[in-house]
Amino acid sequence: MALTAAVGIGLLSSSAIALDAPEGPVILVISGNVGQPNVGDEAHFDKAMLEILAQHETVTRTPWYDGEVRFIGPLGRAVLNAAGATGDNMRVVALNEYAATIPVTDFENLDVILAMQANGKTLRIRDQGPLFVIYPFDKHPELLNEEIFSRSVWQVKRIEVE
Ligand SMILES: Nc1nc2c(c(=O)[nH]1)N[C@H]1C(S)=C(S)[C@@H](COP(=O)(O)O)O[C@H]1N2
Ligand SMILES: [Mo]
Repeated sequence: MALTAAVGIGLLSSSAIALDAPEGPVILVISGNVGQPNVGDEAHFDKAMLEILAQHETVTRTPWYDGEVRFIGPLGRAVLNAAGATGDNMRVVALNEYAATIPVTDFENLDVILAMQANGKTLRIRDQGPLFVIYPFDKHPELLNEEIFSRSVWQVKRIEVE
């Protein structure tokens, strides 16, 4: 009985945040195991849809900028959650078709963000935007390695969840 009630509440709360259809240009497509699709069987996001998710700030040094940068964007797990996306691994694909495989546990266990801003400025395509996978390097110096750098995909356009 208690279990049934808990499952019922879980279903209600996830369906209560059904994903709206994008109105502006689509900057991110999530495909694969997507439980909240809004275009066919995929979840498409415009900029506004990513901006209404809770924004997380990561202040860190990185191999790609001089000194500390203040990155802002939604948490990776919040974006997956909004899409109802579940799985073990993600193939994160960039505008130039560079792709990296990221274990979903990285987004669950670490505050990895899809950065949309750096030092208060919107990341344009020419600045590695519109979305840049940013790990919290300064909080977790063990992340400073080539494997995590390779997962730090910039100009992200698509996430395929398997
Ligand atoms: N969009 C995109 N992101 C990318 C890459 C890429 O080629 N394209 N290379 C990755 C790899 S393999 C690493 S090691 C780092 C490379 O950063 P660097 O070229 O500044 O050394 O970025 C990662 N993110
Ligand atoms: Mo790399």
